[in-house]
Amino acid sequence: MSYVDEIIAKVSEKNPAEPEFLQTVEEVLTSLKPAIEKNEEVYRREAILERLVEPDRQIKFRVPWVDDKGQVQVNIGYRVQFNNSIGPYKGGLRLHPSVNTGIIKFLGFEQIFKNALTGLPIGGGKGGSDFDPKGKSDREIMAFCQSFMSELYKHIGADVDVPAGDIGTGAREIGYMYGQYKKLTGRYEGVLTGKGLSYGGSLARTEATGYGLLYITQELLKCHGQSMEGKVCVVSGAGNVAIYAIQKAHQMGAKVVTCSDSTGWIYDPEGIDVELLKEVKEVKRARLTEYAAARPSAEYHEGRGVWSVKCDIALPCATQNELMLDDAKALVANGVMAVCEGANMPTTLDATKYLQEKGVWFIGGKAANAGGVATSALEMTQNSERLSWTFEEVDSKLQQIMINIYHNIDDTAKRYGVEGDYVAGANIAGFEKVAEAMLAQGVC
Ligand code: NDP
Ligand code: 2IT
Repeated sequence: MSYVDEIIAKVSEKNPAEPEFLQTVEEVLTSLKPAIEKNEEVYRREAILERLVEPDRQIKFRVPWVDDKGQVQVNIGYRVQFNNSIGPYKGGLRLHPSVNTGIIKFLGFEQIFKNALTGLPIGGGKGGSDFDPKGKSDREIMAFCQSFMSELYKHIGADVDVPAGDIGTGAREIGYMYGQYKKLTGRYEGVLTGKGLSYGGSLARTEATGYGLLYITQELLKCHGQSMEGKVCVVSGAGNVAIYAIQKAHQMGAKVVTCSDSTGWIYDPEGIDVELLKEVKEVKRARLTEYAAARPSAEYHEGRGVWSVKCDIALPCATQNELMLDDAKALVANGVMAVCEGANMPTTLDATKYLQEKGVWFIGGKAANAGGVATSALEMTQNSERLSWTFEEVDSKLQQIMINIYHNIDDTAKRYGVEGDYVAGANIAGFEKVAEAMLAQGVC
């Protein structure tokens, strides 16, 4: 059995209850085969894959808080510090009822490779809680965030581990967590990113993941003699990533005709009205039915359906495993040319394979959504310098980082004889950097 297959089998034996983690391990390790084979003896002796698939540590804790009725509620908090070979642990905090150890491990594992691709000194970590922010009052959100940080603060720090936003965690939650960290430690430091602009946040961090997704998509098209101008795009999600992906796609001359949330989706043939979407989602925190009610050109449908719409480019920006084999078939039948992932692992393995086999250009989340964490790293730099850069300065660095990532993954795929396989290119490029640092630092 090859070294890679042996490790996949071990991971699956040891973590049977963590399907999402197994999914990413299988995807990454399988695509690393050409890189591992080149140096298998050393990697085996140094147990590089065994060390890569086992987090440095996993922290799991009780988060008690009091709701508006005076009832004590208890949630579970997580932080998985996966790998800090190339920099402090870095990665978001997900607040969603589906959160469990396997979900956080899958996200933390992906983060190792993604962060390496940014070219910036950040290691991989992820955290969160099964807390559901939906329908909670501001006071309840604050109570939860303060309790969550009352444990988490012991494990993080500006040079140790720097959490940020993810599903359910935006500027409001980061603000409450930052306040509690400061109160408990007395330290004013860049321990979280995605902060508000008045207390150390970076301009363009809010937009960064969505904008970055479009910058890399644009570079992909450019290198194939195409442009975004006039392209019809479908986007899933209606949160932070989706909103700014739609905004940038429109700025580039494309038309985005869909978005979605966990209950339904919008088809708007005139193009999604981003200002209206922001009002509905960022200000009112309401359902997409409110968007449809305010927009005569929009249709609202219950359930899923974004991938059934005819388009040139598909940008999944909601959550894991939201684009399945049948969706991939529908996209191909409708003539899709590119799928670039704004979310983490939104496309199932069989759907990814199908799209690639059909010649669809496919850029996975580790490369395509790296603009968010890259800009978080730029926020860390500004915090260390005690300076704030302009929007244009941050945005132009982000753009360059995304262009570099595209060429890095494209060149790496070519170097290993799998030209056009950007998934393999991204995984191998990320792995090479992390593995080199791990080998240099000895057994630890
Ligand atoms: P938000 O919480 O801002 O938005 C998430 C969106 O996805 C919402 O519209 C939500 O709908 C929808 N959604 C979430 N879970 C589900 C589900 N189980 N089924 C259907 N729809 C769902 O999160 P973000 O936009 O920040 O994150 C979206 C994705 O992008 C995630 O995969 C995240 O890990 C990834 N990502 C985020 C980055 C960031 O900087 N924020 C950076 C890189 C990746 P509803 O409101 O109804 O739940
Ligand atoms: O998945 C991700 O890359 C994020 N949620 C952003 C992480 C970060 O530290 O900005």
